[in-house]
Amino acid sequence: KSQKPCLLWFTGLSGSGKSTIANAVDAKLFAKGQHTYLLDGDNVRHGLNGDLSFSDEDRIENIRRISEVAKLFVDAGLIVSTAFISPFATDRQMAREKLSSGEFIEVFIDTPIEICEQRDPKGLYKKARAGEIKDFTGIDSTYDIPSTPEVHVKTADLSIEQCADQIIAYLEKNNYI
Ligand code: GGZ
Repeated sequence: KSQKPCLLWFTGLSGSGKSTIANAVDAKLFAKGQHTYLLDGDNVRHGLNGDLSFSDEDRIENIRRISEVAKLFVDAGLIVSTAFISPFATDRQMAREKLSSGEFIEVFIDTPIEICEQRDPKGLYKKARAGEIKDFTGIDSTYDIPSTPEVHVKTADLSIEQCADQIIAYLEKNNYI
């Protein structure tokens, strides 16, 4: 199967659905015979970046390392997905500039914080509101809304399947797959 290697850079709040949608996209690409790799909190925050906290400084370093690793996988010819909050626009821009033109695809998983907070699958918003977690994104730490993402997924009225299909359609339309 022919493919143009690229990096799907998912960004969005905690609980927005980034990881779930990135997993669904990855599975669909694999089913189409594409070579893929997915980097998310489960395989990076606990391993390579296990030494990093959620201070501004450490989030910057988190994104720097992830973008370097993602670039290696793109160079190896894979369609890579990364699913991290990546709250700062300057760091997303830095990641973009590491890759060649057309390789970096910013995917904004746009879920209103009210919905993220309602879902609160890990109870983190509740803890942040109670002051038990400091520097929580959207509460007392910044999230810069992407101004010109390649793909803008407004999840509120869509199923996971529909969100994933929107991203696959972008890749097909732009001849990545
Ligand atoms: C935001 C936090 C925090 C704070 C722990 N702020 O919903 P989750 O649990 O599974 O996803 C969140 C994850 C964010 O890690 P990232 O590496 O994606 O963040 S960043 O790109 O900003 O470096 C959440 C959990 O870690 N978590 N503390 N204070 N999310």
